[in-house]
Amino acid sequence: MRKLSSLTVPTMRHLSVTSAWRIGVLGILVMASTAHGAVLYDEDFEDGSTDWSSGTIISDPSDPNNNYLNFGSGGSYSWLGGQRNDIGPTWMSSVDVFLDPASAANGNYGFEFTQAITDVDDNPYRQDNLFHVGAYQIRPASQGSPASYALGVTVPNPHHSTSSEGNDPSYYVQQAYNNDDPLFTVTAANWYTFSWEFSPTQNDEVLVDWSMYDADGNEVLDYESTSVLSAAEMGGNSYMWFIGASSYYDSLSIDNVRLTSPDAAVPEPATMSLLGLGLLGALGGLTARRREKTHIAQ
Ligand SMILES: [Ca+2]
Ligand SMILES: [Ca+2]
Ligand SMILES: [Ca+2]
Repeated sequence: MRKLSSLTVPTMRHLSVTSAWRIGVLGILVMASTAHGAVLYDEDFEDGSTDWSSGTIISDPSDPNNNYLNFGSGGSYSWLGGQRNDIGPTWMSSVDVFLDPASAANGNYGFEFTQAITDVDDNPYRQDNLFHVGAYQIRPASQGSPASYALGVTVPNPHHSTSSEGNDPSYYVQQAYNNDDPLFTVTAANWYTFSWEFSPTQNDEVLVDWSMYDADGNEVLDYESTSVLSAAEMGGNSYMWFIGASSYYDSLSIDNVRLTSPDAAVPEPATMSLLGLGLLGALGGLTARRREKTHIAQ
């Protein structure tokens, strides 16, 4: 998980003149960096209501302070507070998904999910950007019955499983294993964080950076590709969608869905108080420096 770390701010009376200046500058810098990650959508399922299309909010049995969303094999989606055509070209979305390697045991397991994008002209969507999760066969039954499967995650862009692939959401996971393409094998039942980052390149393209993090925050899967949209064409988010696949999964659990963009920066209340602290610190430093100057002049 990427979270803004909390700041420990020392009390003013312990500060030297130099420190007061530093805190002043720090406060302003914090304001800038927080605005850089302006939060446009943040769904942690704690308030008991949600705009996700399907599912039940569950009280986490392993954490009394947490709720998450669980939905069935019909899938679920959200527009993340609304389709946006004006937050590009730089923005990011992310979601936590619970994965259990035991799901893959019989080989008939998989799902796909996407962050779709739209353009500045607000076309409904322009491209899906998929993660593929599913069982892949590591030993066929012919080499030792029963066949053996593992749970993998891969990220080819922009394909998703189609009828020619049997509508099998694990199709690309098996392909990644067979072809030695980027693949993460899930060995621990836990929450994993998935993110998409969109950012402009020097050639007016948009780089799409898929990332998967384990519960300790380690990036375990990384993939980059350029979007069909140029930086000038990139509008922003369309839906985030967990595609239904009735014969491949029974239910999925997700949490902490977020959308951020520096191009739609809105200072938050906490930011404003830090800005105030920054100005106070800067003023305090200024006053102290003036006194110091006067003293030197004498
Ligand atoms: Ca939650
Ligand atoms: Ca909510
Ligand atoms: Ca990455």
